[in-house]
Amino acid sequence: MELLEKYDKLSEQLLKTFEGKIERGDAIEPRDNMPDGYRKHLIRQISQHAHSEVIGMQPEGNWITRAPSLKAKQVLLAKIQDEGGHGLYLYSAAETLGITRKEMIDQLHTGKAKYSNIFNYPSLTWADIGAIGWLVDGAAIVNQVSLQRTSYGPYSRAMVRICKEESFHQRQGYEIMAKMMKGTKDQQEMAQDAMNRWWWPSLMMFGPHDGESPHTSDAVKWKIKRSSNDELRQKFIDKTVPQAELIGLTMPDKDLKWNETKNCYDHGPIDWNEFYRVINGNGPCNRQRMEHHARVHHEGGWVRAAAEAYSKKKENI
Ligand code: FAQ
Repeated sequence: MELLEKYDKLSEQLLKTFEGKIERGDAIEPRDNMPDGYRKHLIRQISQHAHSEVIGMQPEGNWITRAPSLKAKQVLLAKIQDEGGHGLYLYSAAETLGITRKEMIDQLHTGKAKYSNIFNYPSLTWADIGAIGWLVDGAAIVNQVSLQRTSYGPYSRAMVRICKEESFHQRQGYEIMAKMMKGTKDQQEMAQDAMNRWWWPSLMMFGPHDGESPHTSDAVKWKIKRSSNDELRQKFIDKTVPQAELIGLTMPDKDLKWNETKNCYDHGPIDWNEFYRVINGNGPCNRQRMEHHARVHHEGGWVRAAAEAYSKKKENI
C-alpha cells in the first residue's frame, strides 16, 4: 500500500513537471517524462505526416519522365527527393518516441495509419504538377509553419528545416501555373482544370472542422497544435485566392467572397463525405498508392538487409 502511494505521488509529480514545461513553452525532449496519451498522439501524427511525405512522391513521380524540359525535370526531381528526405526526418522524429520504422510501415500497409487525403488523387496533366506544388505544398506550409512551434522538440526542429524546402516547392508550382496561364488557350484550360480538381481536396488537407475534430482539444492542450484546423484552412484560403486571381485563374467556388466584417474570405461547403471516403481507403488512387508502396518496399528489402549487415560489421571492428 505504501509503495502504491509512493508510486501515485511520483506519477503526480512527473505529470506536474510535464505540465509546467508545456505551460512555460519549453520543448519536451525524448528522455523527458510524458503522459502516455501525449506520446501516442505524437506517434500517430508524426508517423502519418511521414507517410504523407513518402506517398506524396508518387503523384509527382508520375511526371518525371514526361517533364516538358530538362530544367523542369531537374527541378521536379529535386523536389521529389526533398519530400523523401522530409519523410526520413519525420520517421526519425517518431522513432524517438519508442516506435520502430518497421512498426510504422506495417501500420501503413495494414491501413491502421493514415496518410494525407490529397495523395489519393491522380496527376493527369503537367498542370497538376503546378497545382500540387502551389496548392498542396502551399497548404502543407501553412500547417507546418505553425508546427514549428509544436511542443515536441524533435518534431519542431524537423519542421524548421522542412518549411524552408517547402517554400521553394510552393514557388516552383506557382511558376508552372503562371507560365501556363501566359501560354496558349489549351494551356490555360489545362491550368484551370488542375485548379478545379485540386482546390477542394487541398482545403480538406487541414482536417475536419474544429467541432468535428476529435483530436484537436488534446492537441491544443498539449501545444502539439498551435492553431486549429479551421484557423489554418482560413489562412490558406486568404493567402491563395489573390495569387490565383493575379494569374487569371477562376476560383472553383461560387460562394467564395470577401467578408468585410470578418476581414477574410467566406467559402462554400466542403464535401466531407468525399473526405471520409478518401481517408478510409476508397479514393480514386488509394489502392494504387498502397500497392506501389508495398511492392517497392518489398523489392528494397535487400538494401535494408545489406545496410543492417554493414552496420553490424562496423560495430564488431
Ligand atoms: N488526410 O481530429 P483530427 C505534404 C484524420 S505533407 C488524412 O482533426 P488531427 C508535403 C486524422 O488523422 C501533408 N486523414 O486529427 C508534400 C484523424 O484520424 P485518426 C501532411 C486526415 O491529427 C507536398 C481524423 O481524420 N501533413 O503535403 C486528414 O488532430 C507535396 C480526425 O481528424 C501533415 O500530416 C487528412 N488531410 O489533425 C509531400 C501535417 N485530416 O488518425 C509531397 C501534420 C484529418 O484518428 C508532395 N498533421 N485526418 O485515424 C497534422 O497537422 C494533423 O494530423 C492534421 C489532422 C491537421 C492533418
